[in-house]
Amino acid sequence: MANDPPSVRLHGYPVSNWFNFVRAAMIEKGLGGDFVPARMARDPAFLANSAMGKIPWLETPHGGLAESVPILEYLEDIAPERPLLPPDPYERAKVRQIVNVVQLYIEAPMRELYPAVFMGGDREEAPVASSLDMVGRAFTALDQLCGFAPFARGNALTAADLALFYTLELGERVSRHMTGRSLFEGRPQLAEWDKMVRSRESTGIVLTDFASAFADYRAEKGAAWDEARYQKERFAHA
Ligand SMILES: N[C@@H](CCC(=O)N[C@@H](CS)C(=O)NCC(=O)O)C(=O)O
Repeated sequence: MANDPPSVRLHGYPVSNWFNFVRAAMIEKGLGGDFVPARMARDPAFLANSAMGKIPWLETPHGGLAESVPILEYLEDIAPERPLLPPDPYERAKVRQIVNVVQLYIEAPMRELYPAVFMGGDREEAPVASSLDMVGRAFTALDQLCGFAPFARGNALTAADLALFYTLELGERVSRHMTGRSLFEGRPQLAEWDKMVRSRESTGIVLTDFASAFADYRAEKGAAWDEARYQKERFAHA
């Protein structure tokens, strides 16, 4: 019988898409959905576990580990039974490539727009054109890299699905707020994929906690974002 994986605990906050990515991965891998609530911080005790002061970070028997991609890889190593990376080396690398595209070319530019949408920031100062230009290039890359048949890459859920799903959760709100357009417009396969990932048990757990934490967050920040309208417009016909 395989040894039990070492005991780990995830620290973070359910508004963060990277926290939600890792939490969903842990649930999918049978490592549980419990977490230790934590916000980003810069004090020495926090930095000792998360060197850049970011969430999520993972508490392991050896010490803290931060950055969602290495966390995911560590979870793969300690709990390989329910993998989120394919066994074939090339396919594993392609999944990692998709995660990179999501991180660098969708999430990072979208994040530049978060202040104006979710944090009470000034809309005029948001770099809308440059951010959305990069996101457009990334969507063209995804057309090449992802089959969405039915999963992002192949016929099993991988880290690519989770990274993309939780990034688009916030990205779709940003796109609608800034441009009035949906990222899913003209992309029926992506919309079907989104519905499929949304129906998973892990997604239900993660998004339930997201909804309440996000409401508190918006109130705290004086966000411009109208969540009730979004829910009605996006899911009224679902
Ligand atoms: N590259 C990091 C990004 C994590 C990240 O951006 N976390 C945000 C919350 S979603 C954060 O902690 N921000 C604090 C800061 O930037 O100081 C990862 O993959 O985990």
